[in-house]
Amino acid sequence: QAGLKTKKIGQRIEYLEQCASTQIVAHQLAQEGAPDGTAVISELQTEGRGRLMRKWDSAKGQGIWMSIILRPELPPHKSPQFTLVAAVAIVRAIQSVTGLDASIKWPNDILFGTKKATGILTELQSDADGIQALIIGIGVNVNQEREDFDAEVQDIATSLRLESGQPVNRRKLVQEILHCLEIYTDMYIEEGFAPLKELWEGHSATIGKAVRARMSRETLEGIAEGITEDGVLQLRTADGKVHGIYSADIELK
Ligand code: BT5
Repeated sequence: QAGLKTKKIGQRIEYLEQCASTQIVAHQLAQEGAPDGTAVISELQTEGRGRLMRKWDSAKGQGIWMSIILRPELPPHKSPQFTLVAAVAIVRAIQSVTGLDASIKWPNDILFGTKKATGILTELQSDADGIQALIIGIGVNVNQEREDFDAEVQDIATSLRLESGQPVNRRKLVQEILHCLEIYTDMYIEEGFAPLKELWEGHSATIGKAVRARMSRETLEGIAEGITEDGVLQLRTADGKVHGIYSADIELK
């Protein structure tokens, strides 16, 4: 924690050599009452996961595999935006530590070109009294070489090292991510998404582009026109209709 500039996020860090998934550990700690801002970091995940229980390749010692417990006092429908807020925080942190400019693919990917360097997974922990905690999972590929990735993702994944041509100090990057997360989540909690929308759009790989949005029931193609202040993607299809997309996999065409 030496060098950490935050007041809340990461003041408690649970550091593990190995676990199944930092999301699972964080859910458990949250249930046991872990304070707002607790971070779980693991060198290796044996069952790292993405959305819809997809696998997240979590090579030992080469990435940042981390989950943050937040306890904001916000209604449940305000929670998906934390993914977008976290994306802005991570892009800014990557920029300040490595000088690299990454872009955000709505809702939860951070890319270099078309290759994914970071995934974000926001989960809720709720009970009969409502939402108890938000668990924000962050996976950043930092020092992998191409052959360190699982065969399935070798062609779609990249790391900061591959992009910059040099190894990146993970501790420094974790501290900067926590710092940026605190700044932007506080901003979101106090002022809503409005002040963040422009920042988000400035880093977006999606807005203004022709995209295909795969949802559980249908697939739509069109132009991604923007996001609303609730973080909903606005997709204009060829018939001129604008569809609000709440959750999807986006393919840039
Ligand atoms: C995500 O899901 O992108 C969210 C990933 C969140 C991972 C973090 S690590 C810390 C915390 N603990 C966890 O167990 N999870 C969180 P999704 O949008 O569903 O993307 C998953 C897809 O990304 C997979 O199906 C692969 O195609 C691809 N993928 C898997 N591992 C990757 C990697 N290391 N780098 C780039 N792409 C990867």
